[in-house]
Amino acid sequence: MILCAGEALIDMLPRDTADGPGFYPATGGAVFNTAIALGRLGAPVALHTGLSSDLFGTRLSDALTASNVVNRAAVSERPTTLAFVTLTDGHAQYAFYDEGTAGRMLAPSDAPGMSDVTALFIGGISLAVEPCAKAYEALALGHADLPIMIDPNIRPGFIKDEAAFRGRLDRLLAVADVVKLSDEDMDWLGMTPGDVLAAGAKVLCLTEGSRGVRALTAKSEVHVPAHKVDVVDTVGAGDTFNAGLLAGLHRAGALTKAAPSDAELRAALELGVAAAAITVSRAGANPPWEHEL
Ligand code: KDG
Repeated sequence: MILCAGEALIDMLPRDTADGPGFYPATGGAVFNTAIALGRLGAPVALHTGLSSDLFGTRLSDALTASNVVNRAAVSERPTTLAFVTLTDGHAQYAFYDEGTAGRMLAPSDAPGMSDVTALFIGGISLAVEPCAKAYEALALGHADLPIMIDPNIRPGFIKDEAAFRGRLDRLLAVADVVKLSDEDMDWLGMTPGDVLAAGAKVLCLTEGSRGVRALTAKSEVHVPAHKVDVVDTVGAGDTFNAGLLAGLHRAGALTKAAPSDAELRAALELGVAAAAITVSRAGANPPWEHEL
């Protein structure tokens, strides 16, 4: 079982109405999207998060069930986090409303059952705000014997305490086996690929938008170009890529603490890139099912 641990929220996606610009709610959150995509790709997956018992929380919970994701959320009566999305040429930007929400207030004492967990995926905005960041960090550091993938999905405008966030990322990079970073993440971190590998990662995936993805290990570099598709929006693209990569490594028996072979890595990257191409070709975070690939 791959345990995904991080944000589940509602994306408020832009949609013009007869009365002018409007928004409509869709399920989202980086780690939630990765869990949904893993379930749809047929991988055994569970999600740990803070879920609300409100209408949106129920919708998120129902979506997990519909995509074969085991729900390991801590449920509370606090509200659901909202992310208002604006699009520029399909490129998404987010404004988050998360003060006191079920996701934000997740605590280390809410830790999920781990006995059947064989790999851990963490990331997203939840690593940048407390107390939930402490809960996710404790989970990763407490299970550093498992294969761990991290995608910090850095949203600079959302970080409240930069020093605390950088410190947390340093500690997480030291236990991560697979790390995914975008061009923007690398710029913000001010790290070279060599720095990330030296910190402990066996695989560093650098997503480069329409150019595709480069994966670096200590010994090699594998490049997989992106598919050419008409982009509706980029919501959930990186999250779906992460799921394809994890599903591909899992299928090959290569989701371990050791570096995969180049062939295993390439096949997993190709799955991630193909799945992400489908996600960007439709509105919101709506990852593909296996049969759609
Ligand atoms: O569905 C996609 C967004 O909700 C997501 O990308 C927001 O940055 C985000 C995160 O880390 O959850």
